[in-house]
Amino acid sequence: MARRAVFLSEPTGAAGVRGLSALTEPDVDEPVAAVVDVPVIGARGDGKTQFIVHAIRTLRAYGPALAGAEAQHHREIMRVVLDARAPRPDATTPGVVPHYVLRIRPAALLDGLGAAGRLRLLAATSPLVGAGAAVAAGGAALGAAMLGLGVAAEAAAVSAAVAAGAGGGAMTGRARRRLAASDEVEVVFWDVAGEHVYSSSAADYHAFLDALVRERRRRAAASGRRYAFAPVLLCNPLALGAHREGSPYHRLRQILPMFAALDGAAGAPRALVAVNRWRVVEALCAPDAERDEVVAVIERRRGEAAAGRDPAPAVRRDVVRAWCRDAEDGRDDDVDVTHLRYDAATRCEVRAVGEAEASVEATTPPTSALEYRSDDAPGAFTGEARRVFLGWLGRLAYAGARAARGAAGVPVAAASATGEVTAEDVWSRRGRAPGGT
Ligand SMILES: Nc1nc2c(ncn2[C@@H]2O[C@H](COP(=O)(O)OP(=O)(O)OP(=O)(O)O)[C@@H](O)[C@H]2O)c(=O)[nH]1
Ligand SMILES: [Mg+2]
Repeated sequence: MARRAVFLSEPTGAAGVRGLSALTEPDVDEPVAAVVDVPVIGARGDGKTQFIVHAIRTLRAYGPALAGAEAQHHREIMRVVLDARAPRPDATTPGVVPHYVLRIRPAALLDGLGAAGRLRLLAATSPLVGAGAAVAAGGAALGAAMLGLGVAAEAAAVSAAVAAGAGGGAMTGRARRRLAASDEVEVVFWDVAGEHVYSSSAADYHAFLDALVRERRRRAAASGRRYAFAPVLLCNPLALGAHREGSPYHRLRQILPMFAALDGAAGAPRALVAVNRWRVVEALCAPDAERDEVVAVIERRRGEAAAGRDPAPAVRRDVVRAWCRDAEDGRDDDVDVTHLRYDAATRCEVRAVGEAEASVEATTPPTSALEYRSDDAPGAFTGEARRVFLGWLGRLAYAGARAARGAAGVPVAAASATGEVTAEDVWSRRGRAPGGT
């Protein structure tokens, strides 16, 4: 279970943004198939920690043997994973990007996907499934041939379906067993405080993640281990305000492609937009509601004292509809964007209340108010959200991840501070050439 540092010290390009020197990776001879970096970006209180703990529960992820700052971060996040009411890790301090290192078993990914998602993942990762498709085509050809020989149409169709089904099923079954038994994936979530990103430090955060991706790629090129990178952007509907443009979310959404494109080696950049508080979105987008209306939303945790609360946020129904409900998956600005819609709480209830209850001091006064009540519980993504999340991560880890082979001869240093090769050619330890098997 040996691990080694990725950077000897903080890279100089990221002017004051820190967090890379604490990063470690599994040693080259560890059975880890791929490393995936996922920066989770969102403004203050938007739900970054809640997203990460839901992801950990959904993935049944666990921590490898860690030490120092990584072990401490791991303990803090696992406390919230296992006890939803435990104190949350402190809000991210400016200039620091903490990370959480986790391992996932391929079987946990496969089991959580629906049949269609599983097939999609297997087709993207296994030549066997491609072969299964060929067998299916062969079955169809057999049916056609039988028809040509005068065999009754029904019998020919049944024969074709049986041949195709048996062949395809067997291939898919083999591919599934192979993937389930393969090495684990190491996922690292980076907790990126968006309110610092869209302020004056955006370039520093970009440089920070750029240094991360470059070094990871360099190491992937030498070790043959696969690597992928894709950001998650949190969308909290209650923070969208009354105008479609200008909210912190809108500002981060505009620069998301810059962050997604950092990993140029892996084909189309990908990103996940995580829309939380979904019950409120549904209520705000009710078909009979006046779309232009500004609504104050009073958020309440059951059992939490109401006194001393901040003014309730006010949002325009149409703005929430556009960003949270109507935004579609697909290529946007060259980025393959997937939307995940969920409620990271239980017993969520929304009801109309008197606007006077809202104690609003919003710039655009609301014309009505909703109360959104929920409970913290140790839940995971469920239903469609579960399938979307696992499908996205699975494609990232297996289909999106690439070892930049062909860069043979690039030795993996024990750790790098500057991008220079510093020491220790690990290939001598493995006794084989880079890119070999
Ligand atoms: N009801 C409900 N509450 C949510 C949801 N997502 C996040 N929250 C709550 O929003 C609050 C802030 O969430 P966090 O995950 O701590 O947000 P954060 O972005 O990590 O916040 P900082 O680290 O302080 O910037 C917590 O009380 C969460 O329980 C959701 O989907 N539904
Ligand atoms: Mg947090």
